[in-house]
Amino acid sequence: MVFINESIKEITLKLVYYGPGLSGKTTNLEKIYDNPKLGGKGKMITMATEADRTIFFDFLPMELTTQRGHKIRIQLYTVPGQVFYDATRRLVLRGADGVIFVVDSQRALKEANLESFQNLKDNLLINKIDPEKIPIVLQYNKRDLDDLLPIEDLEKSFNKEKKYPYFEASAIKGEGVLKTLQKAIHLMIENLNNRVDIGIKEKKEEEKEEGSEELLTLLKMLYNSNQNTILLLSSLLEDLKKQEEFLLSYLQKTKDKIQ
Ligand SMILES: Nc1nc2c(ncn2[C@@H]2O[C@H](COP(=O)(O)OP(=O)(O)O)[C@@H](O)[C@H]2O)c(=O)[nH]1
Ligand SMILES: [Mg+2]
Repeated sequence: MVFINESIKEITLKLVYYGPGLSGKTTNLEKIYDNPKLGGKGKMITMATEADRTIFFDFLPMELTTQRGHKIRIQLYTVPGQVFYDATRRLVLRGADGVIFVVDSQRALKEANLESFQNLKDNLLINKIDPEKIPIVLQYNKRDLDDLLPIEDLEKSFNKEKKYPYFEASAIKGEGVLKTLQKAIHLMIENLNNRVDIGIKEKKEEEKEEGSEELLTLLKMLYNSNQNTILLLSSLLEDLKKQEEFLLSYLQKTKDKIQ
């Protein structure tokens, strides 16, 4: 959901890295975080357990300034890939303005990629986001490995109608990471420009002086942020409960086997 605070010329865009577990989403964010050429970054937050860094999600805020002096805040998120964490995925996807779908190019992972791509479309619809309208950029990752699907095959599977721009990448080497990000940001801004005329929407001087609209906007922002935190925590709890149930049944099965 694009959030525009006209009075202080700020736009916030949410970009979500989606894809199956271990396809390289967190690695993309790490490379962006570590890139000294990219200014305006905040702290990267990774919600994970020590044993498995793909659990939960990562968050990295960035800031850009356009030629017209608009500040654009970009919030980068990754979703947890494992089947267990669908509630978290749905929630992270809420209000997204763009998606980078990170494909693991290894031959053996074709099905996992396709399943996750379908899951993305389902979860977009659940979040009332039109999969046909939201910018989606494909990243065919892990191109440094052996036994990969050729690009033509991947394109046939994910991009039959050539709807999405795609990039080959080796996130671990930092290759293709920035190109993918830049394209997604470009498409989100293009989408925004087509729908919302920022120039016309700017406030008149007298309204600016009153400041009441500004206060209302800030209060709304605060409220939305609290709501998001509450939803995020409850969805994490939901996923954790599922995980607990799984572990308990696994433990029971193992016990039964031993006895
Ligand atoms: N060879 C190779 N390994 C990668 C690449 N990108 C990520 N990985 C590795 O794949 C594993 C999973 O990556 P991660 O970013 O945590 O995946 P996520 O679950 O999608 O967040 C890690 O061991 C990464 O180092 C890549 O381009 N090439
Ligand atoms: Mg991850």
